[in-house]
Amino acid sequence: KQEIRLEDYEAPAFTIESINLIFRLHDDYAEVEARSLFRMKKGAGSELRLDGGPYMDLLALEIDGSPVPDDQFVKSAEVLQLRSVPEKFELGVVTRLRPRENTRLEGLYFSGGNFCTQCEAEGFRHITYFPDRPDVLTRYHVRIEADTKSCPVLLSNGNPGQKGDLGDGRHFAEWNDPHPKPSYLFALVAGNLACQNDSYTTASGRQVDLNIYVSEQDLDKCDYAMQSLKRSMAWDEEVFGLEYDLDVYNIVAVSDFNMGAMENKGLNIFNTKYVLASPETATDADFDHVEGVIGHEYFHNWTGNRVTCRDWFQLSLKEGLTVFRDQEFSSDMTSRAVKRLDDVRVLRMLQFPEDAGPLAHPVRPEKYIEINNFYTTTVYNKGAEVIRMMHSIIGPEAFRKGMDLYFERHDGQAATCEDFAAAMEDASGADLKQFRLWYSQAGTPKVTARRSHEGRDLIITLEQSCAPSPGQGVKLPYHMPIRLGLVGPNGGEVTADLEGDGKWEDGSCIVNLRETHQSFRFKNVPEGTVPSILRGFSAPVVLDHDLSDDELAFLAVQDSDPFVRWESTQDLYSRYLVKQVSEDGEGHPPELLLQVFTGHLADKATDPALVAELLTLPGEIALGQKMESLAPERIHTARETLAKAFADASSENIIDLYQSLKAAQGYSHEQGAKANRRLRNVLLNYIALMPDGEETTQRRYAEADNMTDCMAALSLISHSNFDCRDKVLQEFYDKWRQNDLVIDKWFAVQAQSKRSDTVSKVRELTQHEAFTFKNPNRLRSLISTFSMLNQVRFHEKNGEGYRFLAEMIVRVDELNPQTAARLVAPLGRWGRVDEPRKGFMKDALMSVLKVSNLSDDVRELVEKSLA
Ligand code: BAL
Ligand code: ZN
Repeated sequence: KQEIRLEDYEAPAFTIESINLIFRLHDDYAEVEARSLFRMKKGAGSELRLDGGPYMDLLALEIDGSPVPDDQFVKSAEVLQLRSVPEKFELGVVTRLRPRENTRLEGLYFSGGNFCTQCEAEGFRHITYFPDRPDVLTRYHVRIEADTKSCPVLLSNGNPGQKGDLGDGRHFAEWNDPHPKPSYLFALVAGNLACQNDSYTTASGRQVDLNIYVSEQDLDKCDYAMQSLKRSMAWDEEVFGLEYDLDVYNIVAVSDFNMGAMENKGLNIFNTKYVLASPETATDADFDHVEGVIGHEYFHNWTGNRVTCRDWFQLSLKEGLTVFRDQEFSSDMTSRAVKRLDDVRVLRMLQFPEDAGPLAHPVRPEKYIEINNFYTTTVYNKGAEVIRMMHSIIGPEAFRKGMDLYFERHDGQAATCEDFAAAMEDASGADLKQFRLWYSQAGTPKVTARRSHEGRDLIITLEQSCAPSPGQGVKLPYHMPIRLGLVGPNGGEVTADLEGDGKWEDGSCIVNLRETHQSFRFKNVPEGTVPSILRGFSAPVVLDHDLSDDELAFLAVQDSDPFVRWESTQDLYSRYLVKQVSEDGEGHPPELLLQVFTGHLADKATDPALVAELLTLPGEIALGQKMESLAPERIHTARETLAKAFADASSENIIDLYQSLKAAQGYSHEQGAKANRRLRNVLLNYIALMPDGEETTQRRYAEADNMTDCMAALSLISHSNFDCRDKVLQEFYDKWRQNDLVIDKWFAVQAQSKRSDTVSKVRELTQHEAFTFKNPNRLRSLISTFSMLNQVRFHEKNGEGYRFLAEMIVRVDELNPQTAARLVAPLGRWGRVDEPRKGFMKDALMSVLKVSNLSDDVRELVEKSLA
């Protein structure tokens, strides 16, 4: 496959007025008849190029009802080229597909007894020959014909049309989507599904029929998804003034799905993981993910569907913006402070390493070989940070005006990131020229903050830099909003006049850092004031500051900004741990750390969910990022030793708090109950290290009346050398063997185990009766969890973790290249480790490259990872 470049973009030569699709679904094949009305654009040549794929047969090709002669078209594996077509014509294409053989899970496939589709980014070309690009929008009319008994439910985009019996045990249903859309938003589902129905009335009075389709046995697990959908619809009306625009909103949950979910117009297709939830089978985090992803796909109806992307380089136009919207939605539904910590943690754990490694790319990439490889945490999560920064720079009111202007200008169009920035600029009057570098430059900037004093003035000097990334040697300075606070000696907020580019807002000052080196003078600041820098993590940067341990301890307790409280605590713990690692120390933690820890333990004024985070030590991955060269075992040992020291020093307080949090009334999903569970389960980590740890953990496991508590205990048991370990794991498996999503957790909890036998256990688990290479959720739960989240075991010094991952990539690639490619990234981080690990990682990558018939998806990432 050839590299595709942003700079080569050309507008399509043809528009398409409408498409009529007929799907004739049979047990072992599907026939697709597509009739599209093409119109040549002025000045375009008469040659027509259509995208196609190697897995379908072309049965007929017609122009205005007449077959196209053989010498008038050329067909290769991926392109169908018609030599000369009229200015306006109806193109008829009939293709034959084999959905049951489709293990790639793109285009039309058969899974779990149902036909379903996945067309983003380029799946539609595996259904019919078509200009499969996001800037070709047209109206879809779809007719589905299938067996009545095995496929009673027939769904596509838009509003339902006619349906009826065809005789011979077959029936049909028609669907009309009045909104023009690109082919990637096309969807079809046919199968035997149960349905949970509800309705929603929009602000302007449109009655919308809401349906969630799942397997019969999962019908009791859809309530939360349905409530989340209704909350999303109300939230988008309230916050952005955006209403739904069809008579029906259908969601279908399928178990074999490459992505989390897909925003097809009026017919979202979801991974079951993000629909099904009940307290017995889903953790609190799972519930939050269901709410977030339901919201995300719903919000795409405007940011993605009504306004779509001109080309795939603009993917973050819809994804970054929609992640920002779903984050805001979840913040409003749950705890804003804790949601922000969760989002920052994800960004640092997944996006920062991507930005620092060989696969780094800008939020708006400039070239790609396989677009599926660009559904990345950079495009999504860093993209959302870019939107969040715009929101901070221009303020919430101007941001809302900018959104209104964006829709006014681009509704029904395929737009660019530039269009979005221009709307924000025009609505606010702000100059975002320099800010646009966030779209084009890769890498995580570093900001250094240093203080100086002149009389009673406090001068904060910020310096920014960004390391080179592939293809980008020298970076220009970014425009970043840095939210600062001044915490007075008694803990109160200090508001001081600012000399420099910035403004005060709600007790914080947002300064605009634009230069490489820039100073901000705060006038007449009381002695002993401590600056609180990067409140709310206002820019996705690595901050280096000059605060002392005492000052960090002060902010950890006193700051009004929950992010900085958490960050200061983490910094304090990290500083000590990094020192322990570099000195190979076994020392006792300083009194200050213990004081901060016990202070948090005694904090009754703060949301228990936040207290839980304040009591959690930095993760091993976060600690690794603070070191020049990764020392996985020493990090693991140092962290365990500190946890044990905290457990020993505060055992009584920990146990008292743990007991006091026991739910009086049994399980509840209220915010308060969720927060208590979060705190209690963090405390359990420490209790497990105490002399009675095994007993308490086992009791917690046995008494758990919900999956959150059950998994918290099981995870500790899985890490441990407790006598009960194997028995408990087996019991859990026996209890849940019929529930795929719970069994995914069972695989994941073992893949995350820090025990020294984990690599061999994980390998063994690929032979387990419940393991399959065909299901992406199962692959992710075992292989991705191990390689991405279990730093100490993946980086085993003998290289076994790397070799295992390389073998898995090759195995998965034979069936599903998209999912295989998503496994590659951890092997590319060889720049972070010393020999012999470095050599082993490169060898593992080389071993993948040697395989014949490797997919473009995997090849692109492996080659880049070796570069
Ligand atoms: N568009 C792909 C799935 C998602 O981001 O919603
Ligand atoms: Zn999305």
